[in-house]
Amino acid sequence: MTLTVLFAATPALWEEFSAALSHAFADAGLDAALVLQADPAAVDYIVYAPSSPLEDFTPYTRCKAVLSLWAGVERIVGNQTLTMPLCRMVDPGLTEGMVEWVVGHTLRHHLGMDRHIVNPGQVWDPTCPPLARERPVAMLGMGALGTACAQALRALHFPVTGWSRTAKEVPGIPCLHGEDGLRQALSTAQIVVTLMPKTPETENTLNAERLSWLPQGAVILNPGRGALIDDDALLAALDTGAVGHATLDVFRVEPLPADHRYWTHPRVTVTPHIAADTRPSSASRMVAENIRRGEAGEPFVNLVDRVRGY
Ligand code: NDP
Ligand code: OXD
Repeated sequence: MTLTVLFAATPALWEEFSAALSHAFADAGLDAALVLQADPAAVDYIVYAPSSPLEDFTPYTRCKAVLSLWAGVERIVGNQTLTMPLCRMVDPGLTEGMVEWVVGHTLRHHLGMDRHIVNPGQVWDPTCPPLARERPVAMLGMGALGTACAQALRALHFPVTGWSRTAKEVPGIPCLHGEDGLRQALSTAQIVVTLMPKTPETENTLNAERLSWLPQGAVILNPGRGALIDDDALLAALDTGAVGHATLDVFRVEPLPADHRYWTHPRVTVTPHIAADTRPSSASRMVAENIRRGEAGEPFVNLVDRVRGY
């Protein structure tokens, strides 16, 4: 019987995803129809993205899984009507994009590129940056994205220390956990990257106290979620130069309000939540693989732990 897959992301994404998903279903050997509307009781799977009009999953009684096109699921994970399995996006294209953003912005700060790109006084300053091997980086969050970014930075010889909720072993990257581990990672880090999900536990991970553990002038890159950082504490640390620069891709309110101090602070770079995008062709293969698994009675991959919140 043909499976009914409801595309419940914003309709604006339909054009980008419909052909890619249909191809991926065919490639996976699935007899599946991707639809924008259906009788809820006849829907087998739901493809979802935040700002979807779908909020009440109760009528989707046959639905075997909700498949998120986004990696971060904080806007749906607490939905009490969503009682079926929820899978998040782990997409090689998205990971590649994140690695490029993190490596690019790390190198910008490491090499002090701004001094030469914007140099109105035509100052001849021959100060050479240190080598990457002399620039410690802390990666807060060692999941799909954090690990890939840590490995890419390590390949450039940055000494990367990982930090996550649970203990981890990643070749070439010392991994820490717990409060002592965080203190250890931050106390030597000249660049900190935050790549954790938004959960009640990760909110304000970088608060005033923990920011004070950083060496003077450390740089923060946040492509994770705005809530990982206490904004007032960060602005205070930027004002004094205790934090040398923050490059922020994600914010508590998006789009970032026009009057937010981040827009005009000389030590802040704002990028508009573009660090990494879900790529239709590779992401569609992940969606198809999970539907294939569901139909074959195999466990879903990238299943969200509803208690943990990610
Ligand atoms: P994963 O779930 O694979 O990894 C999350 C990591 O965060 C894990 O290492 C996890 O630890 C760690 N973590 C979770 N809670 C805590 C905690 N309380 N203390 C310490 N560490 C914690 O997620 P991804 O790597 O795929 O994605 C990370 C986030 O990146 C997403 O949730 C999303 O918010 C953001 N994102 C941003 C994008 C953008 O364009 N800006 C694009 C895509 C994602 P453990 O390994 O022990 O479980
Ligand atoms: C995501 C994101 O979570 O784009 O996928 O932020």
